[in-house]
Parts: sequence; structure tokens; C-alpha cells
Amino acid sequence: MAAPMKKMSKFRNCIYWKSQGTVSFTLFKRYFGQPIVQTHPHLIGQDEVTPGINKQEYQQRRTSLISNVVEKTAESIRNHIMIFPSASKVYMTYDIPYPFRQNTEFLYLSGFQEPDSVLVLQTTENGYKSVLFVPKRDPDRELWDGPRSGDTGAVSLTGVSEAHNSDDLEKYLHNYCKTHCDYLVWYSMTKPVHLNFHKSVISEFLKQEGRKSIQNPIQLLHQMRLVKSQAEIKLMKKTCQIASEAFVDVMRCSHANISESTLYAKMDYECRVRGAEILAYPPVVAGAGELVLMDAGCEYHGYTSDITRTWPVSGKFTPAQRRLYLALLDIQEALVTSCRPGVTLAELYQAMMQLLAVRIILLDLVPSSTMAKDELKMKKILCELCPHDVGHYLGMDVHDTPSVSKNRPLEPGMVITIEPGLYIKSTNTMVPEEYRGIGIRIEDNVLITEGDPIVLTADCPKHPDHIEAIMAQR
Ligand SMILES: [Mn+2]
Repeated sequence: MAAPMKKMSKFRNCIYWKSQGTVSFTLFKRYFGQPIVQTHPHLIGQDEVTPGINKQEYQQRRTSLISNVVEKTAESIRNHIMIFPSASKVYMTYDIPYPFRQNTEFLYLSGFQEPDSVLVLQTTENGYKSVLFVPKRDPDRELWDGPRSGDTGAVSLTGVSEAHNSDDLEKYLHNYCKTHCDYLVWYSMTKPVHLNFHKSVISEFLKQEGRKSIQNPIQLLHQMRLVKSQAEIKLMKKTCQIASEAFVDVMRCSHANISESTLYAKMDYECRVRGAEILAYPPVVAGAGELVLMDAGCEYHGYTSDITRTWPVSGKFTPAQRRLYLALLDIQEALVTSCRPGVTLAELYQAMMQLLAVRIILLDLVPSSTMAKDELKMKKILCELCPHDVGHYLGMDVHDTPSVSKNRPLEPGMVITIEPGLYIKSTNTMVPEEYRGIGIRIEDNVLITEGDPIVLTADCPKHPDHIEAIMAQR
């Protein structure tokens, strides 16, 4: 097997199979624009559209979205058409594209990874159908850009009802107008995902007389994405595991005078060699004197992690750093323990501020008389010491499902970040000198369950003793 397998890797679009006891290889004319089980068996399983998520789950997502839509509108409206464009290819400069990142909503509903595509979901007499419009096969372009799935490939890959070339979208929508009336269009008008499709085809369709109104489907989708399925939880665990392990390597390689860009590059490398496709965002790497604060996470098969750690490049916390750090760690751990069904992010923010108020008095960061006398002033001081929120929802996007209120009670299956911080300006003469210029944040990713919360980033060390032990291994 070894020799032919090696040869195979040159032809990543070949399909090979076993027949009558012999292994035969055939160079197929059938190409796909993304990994499939026949070409990438090490990456993707049977029946999966994207690694870890199978056709049935994608189908279920489309079905529950359509059911939601029908349920939430008046019975008199029978016809619904939902339009979800993919991301477009964006160029840095002549012929040089930015790394492609699929639009999240489009990916969540189709699993299709090619740019310049559109997913249409529409109610029919006996239910609904899903129609994918995809880039036309083009051997000349594919030579440079890599293979495309084409219309027939897209159907077998994703399991949608039908697929066409994206050039045919205009004709398709035109035909829809002619054969339907009193229909509702579900489309994100305020922030068109794909400007070309929006200008050239979709806005024309929206002007047609037959439609009743245009609704934004984003909130419904965010509500669905908020609670993760078992398959999604598995992917969330993996993306958090990768970033946690990468952080340990980054800590271990850091030393006095290390540049921020070296830490960035190390994080990027350690995440990618563990299977992540890309970092989830440009890492925040901030050196404040002897401490480095790094906020970084990765994206693994469409799911993101988001971790922050703060550590001393010398390998040892100073007594003042340790005091502040332990105070913040106490707060962070108390908040993590509170992540239970029924609690909201807004409540967790209030809890963070209260815990912080107590701590900064104990640490003599602010005279206790101020706290008692002037509540407004105290609030201002607290907001200066921690000017950001306690956390956010996490999933396919880093700041996931942003249309969901922070007053929404947590539910099992939701993933959030818990990230209190404590930042003391070097110019803050109100606090003892030894604390000035210290900035600390500790951020974990937490899965809500019926019982105790699960810290998905638990393998990323956060206790000072643990961090110092790792730094001692250098
Ligand atoms: Mn975060």
C-alpha cells in the first residue's frame, strides 16, 4: 500500500477503491472544491460534508430553519424564499487573493466551501427544497485556483435538493417571481454578504411586485447556532484543545526580549501543525514590562477557540504581579463556576464588577473610603481597571451569534468565554507604585451543561505555579 499511497498524494483529486481484492486507482474526471472522504480519508469521514459534520446534520439545520420561519409567520403566507450568498473572493492586490473564509451563515446551512455561491431555501407544496448555485466548472481557471465541484458535484457533496451554475441564479429568481405570489423573502438586506450578487441579481429580485416583505433571517439563525449539537461540541473541544496546547509551547519558547511577532508566529505554527486551518483572529500580543498578555485562538474545521493568558517572560512572577494575578484568578474561577443554565452574560458581568470591587480594596488599589462614599466614582474606577465585558458567545465565529441578547439565560450546549481583566496604567498614581503598568487578563472557553460547567481550555495552564513550572522547562 505504501508506494501507491505516496503516488496518490500527487493527485489529490483521484478516487481510489478496492475491487476484487486488488487495489486499483483511477484518475476521475469528478473533481471537488473541498476535501471528500475518497480524496482525504485522513480528514473526513463517510457521509460528512465538512470534517465532523455529516449530511444529515446539514439537512436538519435547513429543515429546522424553514420550520422556524413557517411557524413564526402568519398562516396566510404560504410561500417563503430564503437567500444566503457565500463569501466572495477578495483581492489584496492584482491577482493575489486574501485567505478565503467562507461566510458563516452560508457554511452553517450548506457546508459548501467555494466562493461566489448562493444557497436558496424555498417552501414547496410538499415541504421545502434547497438549491445551491455554484461556480461553473472551468478547466482554465481550475488549473490556477484549484478544482471546483460544479453543479453535479455540489449535489453529491452537500446533499441539497438541486444545484445549478451561479450564472443561472438570475433566471431562477425571475422564474420564481413569475410562478409565485404573496411570498416572503428572507435575506440580509442591511449587510449584503456578496456585493456582486446583491447588485446584479438579488436587488432586482427584491423589487418584484409579487413579494410581501423582506425579513432578515439572521436572528433566527443565531438562535439556532447558539446551542451546539453533539458534533459541534466535539469540534469545539478539539479547537480549544489545539489552542491550549499551542499556548503551552508559546509560553515555553518565550524569554526576555522576545518580540511580539515571534510569539504570534509561534502560536500560528503550533495551531496549524495540530490541524487548525488558521488563527481565529490576529492575536493580541501585548508586552507590558516583564509580563506578556496574549489573546489568541484558532479555527478548526469551522469552529473557533479564544484564549487569553498572561505570563512573565522571566519565568517568575514578581510578588506584586503574583498578588494581582491571584486576585484576578480568584475572580475568574468564581465566574466560571457560576456558568450554569439560567444565568445570563449580563449577570456575570455584574458579578465580575462586584468581585473586582472587593478585590481592589483588599489590594489597596483604591481607598475603602472611596467605595463607601462615592458609588459613581467607584464605578468609574472599576471601568477603567476593566474596560471590557466579561465574555461572549463562542462558536463558528469568535464573537459568535452577536444578535443574541446578553440577557438570554444560558442553556446546556452553549459555549461562552469568561475573560475578566485588570489593567493598571503606568500613569495611575492612585495605586501603589509596584502595581503600575501591570495588565492581566485570563480567558477560558466554557461549555454550559446541565451540571457543572466544562472548561474546554482547561489544559491551558493558568495558575502561577503551573505557569512557572512550564517556564522552568525552557
Ligand atoms: Mn474573547
